[in-house]
Amino acid sequence: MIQANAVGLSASRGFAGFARNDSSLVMSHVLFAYAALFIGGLAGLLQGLVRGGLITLPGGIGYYQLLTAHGVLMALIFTTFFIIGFLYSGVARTMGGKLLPAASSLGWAGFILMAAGTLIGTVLILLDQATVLYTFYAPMKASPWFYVALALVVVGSWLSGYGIFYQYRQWKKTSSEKLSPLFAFMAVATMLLWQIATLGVAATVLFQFIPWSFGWVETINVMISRTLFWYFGHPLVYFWLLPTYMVWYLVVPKVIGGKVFSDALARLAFVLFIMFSVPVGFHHQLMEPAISPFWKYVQVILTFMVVVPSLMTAFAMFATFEVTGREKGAKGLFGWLKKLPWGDVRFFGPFMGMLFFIPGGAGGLINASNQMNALVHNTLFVTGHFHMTVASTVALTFMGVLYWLVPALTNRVLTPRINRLGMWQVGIWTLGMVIMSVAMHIVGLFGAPRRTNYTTYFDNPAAQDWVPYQVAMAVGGTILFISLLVLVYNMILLFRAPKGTTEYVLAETSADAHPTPPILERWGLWVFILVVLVLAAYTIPFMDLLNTSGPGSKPWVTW
Ligand code: HEM
Ligand SMILES: [Cu+2]
Repeated sequence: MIQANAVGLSASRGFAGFARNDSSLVMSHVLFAYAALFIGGLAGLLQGLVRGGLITLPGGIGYYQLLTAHGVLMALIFTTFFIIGFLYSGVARTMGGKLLPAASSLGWAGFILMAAGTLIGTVLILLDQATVLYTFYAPMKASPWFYVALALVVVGSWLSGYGIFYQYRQWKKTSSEKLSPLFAFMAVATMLLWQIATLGVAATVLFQFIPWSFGWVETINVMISRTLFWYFGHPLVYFWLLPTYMVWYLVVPKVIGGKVFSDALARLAFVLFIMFSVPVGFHHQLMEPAISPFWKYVQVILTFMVVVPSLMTAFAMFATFEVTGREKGAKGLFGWLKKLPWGDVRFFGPFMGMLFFIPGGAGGLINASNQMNALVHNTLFVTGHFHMTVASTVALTFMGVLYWLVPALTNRVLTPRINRLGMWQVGIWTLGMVIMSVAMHIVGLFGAPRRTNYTTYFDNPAAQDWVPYQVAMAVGGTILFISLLVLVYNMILLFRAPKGTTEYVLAETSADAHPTPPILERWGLWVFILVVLVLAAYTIPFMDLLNTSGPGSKPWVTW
């Protein structure tokens, strides 16, 4: 009876904990992600110290080699592994209480491919065979196996996505409820975005980089490869942000003792995020001469549309805070602020993340504006921007999740002591990131380039003025690394915490909310509109690039 109903039942009532296999699947992803964060953080620390002029790298390690390891492990590996693990946990939790055998097999297959790809890629970076930075711009050529490794990661992540889609379809078929659980909807939206976005990177890796790096073809069309990369590179950012928003929409309200402000608003925001995050890659190519200003303009307009769902999200967050605070008796304009659970790391992590997103988002508007981009392009301002966004907003939110997800998976409890140490860890990260990324923003405005080893350009006075800020970057980086050491210590404590049950934190929808229009779950419709938008934004400039971007380039090994 329970077997037959396993999928049909909504698991929100009486969830008895994770099945062993599900818990190991999720834990494998989470541990892999945090191992990548730790190693990437070590690279980050060394980079900061090098750029501050405080050390030189030992043993023939190159600065760009280190920077490649950092970018790949942080931006691609930490994020993807954590996100897939987190999504699988909530998919199991909200759709039937456990993963269906096929979903779990797909999840494991995905994990194995991604892990194999990561290991091969990392070894090649360490052997100095792939010092091409995480954007692997042509015509720099890494070992062909580096691109094969990237392909393994992408294909693995596709399998993981299919597992989530499978569980969702089975749940829809067997459930009596009309609407899928909000977590499941958001997980499907995230993986759908990922499938569509990765088509670009898969195309350039499979059809351009692999044949060219193995020597089967002589030249590569550089502009096409960059355009396909950024077709992927911007939605990549939303692949990080959507799960972050899931925590804000679904976890944070519960931690503060409230409900989801509006199910319909949350779903609409997610649909809009998908629409406005794909046909916009040109805002990373504003300085490329081969793309006409008109098409850059079109894509910049589409970029700015993302303000709409972003402000919807901000509105929903503050509405939840205020409504919940007032229910607890808060008075006055800002009395509700005092009712927030400031001592709870499950709230504090994501909330610090939200605060970072205010300057982070503003910086994004600057980067995306053509004229201002000309000022900050390839300076440390950009590096400061994405450390405020992905390395703060996203990373702090994911850290906040770690403190309840790990004990919920291992049937242990988050003790007050670990919670307190978690607050310290989050606080130290916040401090380090403020110091490092503010310094990066300022020195970037003074013209300091990103992605360079330490140099004073023959003691040029302008470059000498940058040095104090670069020392500040090193100080911030050191504080950040201390936070990671505390994080490792906390993880050890979590594994040794007393046995017990920890709540899987998920809020319910407020009873006052308007019912959700079923059209929001018509995926076919949204994908269709998205395809139309992508074709409108890309077809003509892409044809132009195919026809006019010259003879292509032979491979170069510049390091
Ligand atoms: C311990 C914490 C961290 C430190 C000390 C750190 C430090 C740095 C430094 C100094 C740079 C290089 C600047 C340059 O020469 O251009 C850098 C680049 C970068 N960082 Fe971090 N970072 C940290 C955490 C993170 C996190 C958590 C992420 C993402 C999740 C991240 C993503 C990146 C990316 C994508 C780059 C650019 C790589 C490139 O230009 O190819 N960092 N970081
Ligand atoms: Cu972008």
